[in-house]
Amino acid sequence: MKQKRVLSGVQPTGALHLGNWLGAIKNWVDLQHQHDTFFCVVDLHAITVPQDVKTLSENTLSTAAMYIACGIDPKKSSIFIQSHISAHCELCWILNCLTPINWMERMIQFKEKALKQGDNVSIGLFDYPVLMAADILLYQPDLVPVGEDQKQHLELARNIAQQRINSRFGKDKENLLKIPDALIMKQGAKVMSLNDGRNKMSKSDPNANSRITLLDPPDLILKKIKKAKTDQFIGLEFNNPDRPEADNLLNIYSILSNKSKEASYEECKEMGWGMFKPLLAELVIDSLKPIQSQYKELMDDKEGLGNIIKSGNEKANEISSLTLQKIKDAIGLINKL
Ligand code: AQP
Repeated sequence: MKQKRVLSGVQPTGALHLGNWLGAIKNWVDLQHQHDTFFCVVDLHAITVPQDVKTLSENTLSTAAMYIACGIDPKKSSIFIQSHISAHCELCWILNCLTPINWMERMIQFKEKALKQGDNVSIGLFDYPVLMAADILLYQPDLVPVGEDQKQHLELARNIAQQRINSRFGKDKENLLKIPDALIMKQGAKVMSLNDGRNKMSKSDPNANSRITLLDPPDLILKKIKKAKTDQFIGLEFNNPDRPEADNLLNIYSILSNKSKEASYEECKEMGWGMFKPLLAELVIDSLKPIQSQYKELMDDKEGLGNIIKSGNEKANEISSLTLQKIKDAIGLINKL
């Protein structure tokens, strides 16, 4: 039976953290065994907000290496760089011309991200969801793993594909573009900031102590966890709205120790913070050790890493160029003469 195709990506906007791993990449690793998987580093999305030139290029390579270090197997999955595949920008422009502005004005994430940029809001930031629609639709995937915050963008991609492409340009009810379904990720994998259990852990949070990056050395992990916000209660617990930090740290403990929520709660319900924090730090350090050593090996062999990306790019190019050509033909753009 043909495997269902899955596509997803991370922006190279900084060092990947526990949230990116546990909320996204760890699930991709499981998906690759039974799906036709494509994972891209979405550098064109990263530049919708200002980036330092040198850091962006370092982060792009480092993100691709981190996918592999976390368990994405290049023999099973295609790993590629978004900006290496020109079809993304080309389809984005075509979709821009077909997407009503008022659909875009409803996008919540734009409003949130724009607020952080002050006067410096680019058209690219506003257009981010259309580029994301192009990223997805080019590969005709069946499923797109999405967190809560990306659901609205996937819905937009589905609407553009159905209402603006298939129903307008598909002859004889032909579906030019596949309408992908959301693949809702495992419950509970949202990792919150170490400083505030009500905000998600984020690469771009100005406070580096709010996140544990996958490359943090053991002493730094211990320091960050010791500094993490706590409360005055004894014992860890889930789902107490007054204790978001306890919920978050116990959640991380439960995922990394592979113990059920019930078992984790039973183990930690009477522990004080002073006892729990070193336990959690040790678990995080041990969990990241194999990832960090694999990452180092990959970064020490840039040629090998480059070859993996090259092969992912080739596969991505093959599929995306077919879709782009189909859409160009359908809307009346003629071939080169
Ligand atoms: N804290 C999180 N918990 C669970 N999942 C998370 N993801 C991000 N943060 C968490 C998931 O990681 C994937 C890639 O995210 P992204 O880099 O494309 O964008 P993002 O969600 O905006 O991630 P960041 O780290 O917060 O980056 P910045 O600071 O640059 O905006 C997505 O699947 C996301 O759900």
